[in-house]
Amino acid sequence: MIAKAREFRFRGIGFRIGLLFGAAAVVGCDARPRTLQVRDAWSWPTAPGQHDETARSTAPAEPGEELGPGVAYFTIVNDTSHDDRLVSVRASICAVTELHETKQVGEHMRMVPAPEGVEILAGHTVEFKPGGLHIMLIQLHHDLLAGERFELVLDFEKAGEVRAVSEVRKP
Ligand SMILES: [Cu+2]
Repeated sequence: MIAKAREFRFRGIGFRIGLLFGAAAVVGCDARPRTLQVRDAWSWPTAPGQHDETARSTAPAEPGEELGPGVAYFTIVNDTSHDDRLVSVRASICAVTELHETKQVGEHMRMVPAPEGVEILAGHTVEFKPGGLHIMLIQLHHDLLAGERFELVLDFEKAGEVRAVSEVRKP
């Protein structure tokens, strides 16, 4: 009788431990990190013969610039519970980067700098794409060749540094 009672008590504890692990697994699932992510980064090729009309109209060469500029696009997913702001972007493949938005100004499409950055509201996705928001890669150190990859470092007000790899390709 005593042995049976002990066995029963042991099983009871085992069952309770099992419940605890089960609860932890459920909590772990609910508490998956809600982060700010940068996805699908890409850039137009700038090498001679790899341009196309969209690349040229998005990234006009400026006088005195030997190369580029290039352009970078990506999608920002703010899966956190607070609003954030993309403040700046760095890339080691060029001397200067600028945050731009292509906008309709009167009858023309113009690139407008956005020095104040771009707000990314909580739970929202913001797409940087041709004809809209983009990163200008000014004074490239070398032409961007299709198939090449390079790193972008995005600085956010709250999320801090987020790194992404931009793939050079046609869309
Ligand atoms: Cu631009």
